[in-house]
Amino acid sequence: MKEKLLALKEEAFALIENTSDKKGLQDVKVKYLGKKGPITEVLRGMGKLSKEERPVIGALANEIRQAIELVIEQKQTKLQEELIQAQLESETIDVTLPGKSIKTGNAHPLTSIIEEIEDLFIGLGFSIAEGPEVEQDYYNFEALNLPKDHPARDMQDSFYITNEILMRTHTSPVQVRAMKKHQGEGPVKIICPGKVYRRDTDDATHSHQFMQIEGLYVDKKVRLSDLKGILTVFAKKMFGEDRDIRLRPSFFPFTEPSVEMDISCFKCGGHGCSVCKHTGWIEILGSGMVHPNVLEMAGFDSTVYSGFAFGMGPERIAMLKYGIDDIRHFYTDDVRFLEQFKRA
Ligand code: 2NL
Repeated sequence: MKEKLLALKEEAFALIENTSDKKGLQDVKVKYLGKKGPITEVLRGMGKLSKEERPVIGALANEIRQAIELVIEQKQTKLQEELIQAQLESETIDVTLPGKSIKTGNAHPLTSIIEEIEDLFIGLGFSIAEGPEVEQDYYNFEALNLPKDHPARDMQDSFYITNEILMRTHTSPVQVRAMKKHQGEGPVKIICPGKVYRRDTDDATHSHQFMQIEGLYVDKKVRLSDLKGILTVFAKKMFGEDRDIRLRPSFFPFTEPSVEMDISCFKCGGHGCSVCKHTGWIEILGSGMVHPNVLEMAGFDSTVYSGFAFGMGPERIAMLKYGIDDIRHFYTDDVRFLEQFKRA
C-alpha cells in the first residue's frame, strides 16, 4: 500500500512537471485528488487495513495529497508568471521607433506673405483696414482722380456688375472710405490687404483675381522722405538687411509725384544675375504722394494735409522670395505646391 502511494506521488509529480497549461493542471488535480481518484480510494479502503497500518497509511495518504496540492499550486503560479512574462515581451513598446506623424495642413503661401507684411507695418504704427470687394464706381475710380471716360481707366479693365457697381480693381477704395470716415482729421495710417479683380487673360504673370496690399499715411507734413524711410525698412525686413532701395519716377492718376520702388537684387547683391535681369535691381511696388484732388474729394484740406500711398502685389513678392515661376500656382490648389510652404 505504501509503495503504491509513493508510486502515485511520483506519477502525479511527473505529470504536473510535464503540464504546460491551466487546463492540464486541473485534469491532474481531478485525476489524483478527485472523489474517484486513487488517493480517495486508498482513504476509503482504510477499514480493511490492520490497526497498526491504518494511522501510518492514513498519514502518508494525507501527506501525499497535500504534497500534490502544493506542487499543483506552485506549478500554477509558475505558469501564470510565464504567461505574464510572455505577454510583457510580446507587447514591449520600442520607444526608439519613429512616431506616426499626424498630417496637418498649412497656411497658403499668400496668407503667410500677407501676414508677414501686416505684422511688419503694424510694427510701424499702421492699422489694418478692410472693405467690400463689390464696389461702387465712385470709390474705385472717381474718388481716385479717375473720372468717367478718363483714358487711364484702361489700365484697369474691370468686371462690371452694373454701370455703377463693379468688382474692385485695387484696394484703394478701402483707403478712400477710411479717409472719408476721418472727416478731414489726420492721421490716417492704414494698410489694406485683400482680393482684387481685373479683366485680364490668365497667364504666367496675370490673373483675373489676385491680391493687393496698399498702404496710406495722411497727416500734416507727411513728405516723400517719410515714404522713402518706411519703404527702406520694409525692403530690409522683407528681403534682407543688406538691401538698398531706389525710387524711379512713374505715373499713377491718384499720386503726384509717383514713384516705383526697386530693391537691390537679393540674389546677386546688385552685380547682375538672372533674377534681376542683369540690372542689379528688382521692381517691388508703386507709390507716391497722394494727389491733392484725392485728398480733397475724401474731405481733407490739401493745403494743410499731405500723404503718401503705396501698392504692391503679394503674389509678386512671394514669387520673388520663393522663386515661383507661375502666378497660377497660387490659385490651382495643387497640394504638391502648397505643401512646400509648411512653416517650421
Ligand atoms: C501698384 C501701385 C499704388 C496707390 C497704389 C493710393 C491710394 C489712395 C490714394 C493714392 Cl487712397 N494712392 N494707392 C498709390 C500708388 C501706387 O499701387 O503698382 N500696385 C500694385
